[in-house]
Amino acid sequence: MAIRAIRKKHNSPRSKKSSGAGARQTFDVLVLATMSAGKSSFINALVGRSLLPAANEATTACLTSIEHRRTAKSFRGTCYSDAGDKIITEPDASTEAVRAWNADTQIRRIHLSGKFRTHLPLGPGLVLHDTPGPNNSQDERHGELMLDAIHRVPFKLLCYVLNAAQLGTWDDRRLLEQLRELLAQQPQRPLVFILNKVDLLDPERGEDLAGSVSKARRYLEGLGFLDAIIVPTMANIALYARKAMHAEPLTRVERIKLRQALDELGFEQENTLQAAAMPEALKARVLRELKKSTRPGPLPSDDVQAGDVAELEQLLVHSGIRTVEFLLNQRSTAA
Ligand SMILES: Nc1nc2c(ncn2[C@@H]2O[C@H](COP(=O)(O)OP(=O)(O)OP(=O)(O)O)[C@@H](O)[C@H]2O)c(=O)[nH]1
Ligand SMILES: [Mg+2]
Repeated sequence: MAIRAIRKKHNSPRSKKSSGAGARQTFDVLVLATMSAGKSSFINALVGRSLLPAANEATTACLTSIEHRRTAKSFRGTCYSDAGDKIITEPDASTEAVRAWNADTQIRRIHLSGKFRTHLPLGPGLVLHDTPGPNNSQDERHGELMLDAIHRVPFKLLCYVLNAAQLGTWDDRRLLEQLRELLAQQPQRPLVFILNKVDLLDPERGEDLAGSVSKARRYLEGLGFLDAIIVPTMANIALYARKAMHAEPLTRVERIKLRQALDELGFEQENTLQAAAMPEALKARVLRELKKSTRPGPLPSDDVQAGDVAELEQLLVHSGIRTVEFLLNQRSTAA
């Protein structure tokens, strides 16, 4: 059965309850993909911190919800067992702590809450839900946890992350077919596709952005997802840019990748927003908003020059993450 990938806004976008978020009103966004497509990196880029562990191997093992709290000074972490018992509470959760929790077989769910470093205001109670990639042959519970998330998280938006460097694997196809069946029973749930890792495309080898989006669109249409919104992104680059803008230390590899992305910005022929698959009217609104909100703000430290910030701002727009932010802002603040 064919599915319109994104539908008109529905009437009651907020949930009263979200896993670990108590009885506050929440706007839940579920993030799904096969292993290593970049789910956790995508969430980190939106949060603006290396909060969730990300690596080129099965990394996320727990269902992890991250709630935006505008006034929080740090990220508070709470861990739950399979039975839902609270096991750990940590007022200032570090990436190392989150990594250790993911490795602890007693922990099934993690709830984190803190302030996201976004450009646009996000509605209070925005909760992003990270899930394990279900195609981990070493641990079949990852698949079960992901299915559990689809059934239990009262999500109002689903972000499905496609890996631009590995489009159309059998695992991805199977997951999308499964999702199509599940969503056919819940037609009110909008879906946005994130075409991640577009920085790995090599235009000189004919791998251009527009072609990659067209390929993704055809692939999705073949699976019954019609009129899909597809936003090309470079999640890891967006995260490094956000960290640099907040004068946060980067690792040597992160610095090199950020420098390379900034250098390539000058040569970039293709605009990620132009390449995105979405209605032209929506694109025009995103463009207006990006122009309005991409203004140099206060410098984070004496080490960061105004010119650097302007360049980083431009890179963030180019990374596609600000377009996603616009979509989240539009939906979560309208709630
Ligand atoms: N080149 C490139 N690499 C990326 C991008 N986003 C993520 N990565 C890398 O891809 C690898 C996997 O990223 P994760 O965020 O851990 O992927 P995941 O989907 O959360 O993986 P699991 O939790 O294991 O299912 C990491 O090495 C990331 O640094 C991107 O936009 N470009
Ligand atoms: Mg992950």
